[in-house]
Amino acid sequence: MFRIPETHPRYKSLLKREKIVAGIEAGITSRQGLIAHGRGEAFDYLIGERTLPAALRATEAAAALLLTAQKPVISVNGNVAALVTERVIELSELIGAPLEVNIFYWTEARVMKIKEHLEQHGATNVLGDKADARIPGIEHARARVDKDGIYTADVVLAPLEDGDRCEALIAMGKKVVTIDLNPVSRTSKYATVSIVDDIERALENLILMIKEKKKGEVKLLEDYDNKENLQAVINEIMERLKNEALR
Ligand code: PTJ
Repeated sequence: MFRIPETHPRYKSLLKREKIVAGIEAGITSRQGLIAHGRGEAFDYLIGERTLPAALRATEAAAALLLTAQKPVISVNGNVAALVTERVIELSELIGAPLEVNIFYWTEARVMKIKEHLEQHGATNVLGDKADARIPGIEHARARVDKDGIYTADVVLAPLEDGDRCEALIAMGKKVVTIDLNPVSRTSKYATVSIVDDIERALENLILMIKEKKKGEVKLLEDYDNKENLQAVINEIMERLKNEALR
């Protein structure tokens, strides 16, 4: 990896770029993943590279939903595997959910590389190599899922997802939690709970909240409305941008 000095004002952001580049070099991340990451970065600039209050509320709704799920599954793509390997494994263990490799720019080699990468870092339950079921209504490779995994899950955590699979999972009766820096993406709009935050920050908060919630009785956030929450995110972004240049 290119060495970024910790004193650099954009250290965290530059380090994430390096992780994506290293992911590509290791055969884990797609080249298109760079473009997706750049789009995420642009939204993160507008957000202020911090967790918005409305995103924290969505994270709390997600924590409750994942903890009360009968059969949660965490979908992992090439960007997720490169950016948050340890965190996604920790979350999987905390909620007893398998990780399922599911990629858009599908090649068998990349599926196997991501699976191996997760296992080398300690993951013990990684699915996605069977791909013995299909999500109805999707023609691209993301339709390929494991029967024992996403296909029969009741709640799917699908970070950096594409809109049509999110819509198709919802049409199958599943609840979908997504993490996406774009509050107006189709994924954000379709999901049951959309966390508009960077994946590193979102998983860090999610893990903390889940650890805290596990100490007591877990209740769903009954008054949580995803569309209202997304609007709150957009309002918080607009509020932040007022007078930004004068600061
Ligand atoms: O590994 P593959 O083949 O499954 O490909 C993965 C990507 C991400 C390339 C693929 O799913 C894709 O093309 O995704 P999209 O449609 O570009 O959507 C990715 C979304 O994730 C966009 O809305 C970005 O704003 C958002 N995003 C990018 N980086 C981050 C992010 N959201 C949270 N944290 C990030 N670090």
